[in-house]
Amino acid sequence: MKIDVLTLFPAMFAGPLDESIVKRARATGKLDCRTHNLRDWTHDRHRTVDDKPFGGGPGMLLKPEPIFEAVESLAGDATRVVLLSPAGRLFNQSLARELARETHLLLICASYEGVDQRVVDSLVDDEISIGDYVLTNGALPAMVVIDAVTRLLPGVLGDDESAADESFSHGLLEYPHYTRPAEYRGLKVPEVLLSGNHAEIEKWRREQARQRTQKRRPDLLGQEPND
Ligand code: JF5
Repeated sequence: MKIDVLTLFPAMFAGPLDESIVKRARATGKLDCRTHNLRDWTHDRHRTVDDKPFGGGPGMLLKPEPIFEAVESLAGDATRVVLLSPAGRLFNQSLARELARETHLLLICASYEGVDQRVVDSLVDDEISIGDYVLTNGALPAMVVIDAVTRLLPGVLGDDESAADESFSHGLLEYPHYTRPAEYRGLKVPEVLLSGNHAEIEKWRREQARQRTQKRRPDLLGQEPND
């Protein structure tokens, strides 16, 4: 999978893409991820990327010309162009799976108050939000998408990592997990988990997941699983 990222802040990507599973995916050639500075497609001395909104109002918008030129140089026929913005459709595990089947993603990180609508209408295939909050720019959302997609690419997760994932693909929140020691500072691991009775353990975990989902995410119950 090739992922190009168009951003005003390429330096933000250095840490997150250079650790852990994403680092390994890049080192083994399963992910080819590159960042590009939007200012490289400006032509004026001040490398201007923004301008005031027509019709007035607060804030600035990313002007269309640098984004059009950047997308023309970075995108091909097989590219899925994604804009990260709070106005997009909500990112979830099923969208991550869908994106993981593409060969080339171009992620456009918006900032300021957003982008000129002609960019969205003419260049963008999907406008995606990672959640109902506003960030200063789309770099962190782009990294979230890269991370979620990368771990789904063929061969990126080891067998143990993949198996751990499947156990919570039930459309419910995960049940509580415990490891050794069986008692720590007087805090005990639930007896059933030490019992060796696998039928009882299964039953307990199912019930814990149900209760936890009911309490924290009732919206997930009676809904099609996202993953
Ligand atoms: C952004 C205008 C983009 O804040 C976000 C965001 C939140 N969820 N998903 C994305 O992106 C930055 C802010 C304002 C456009």
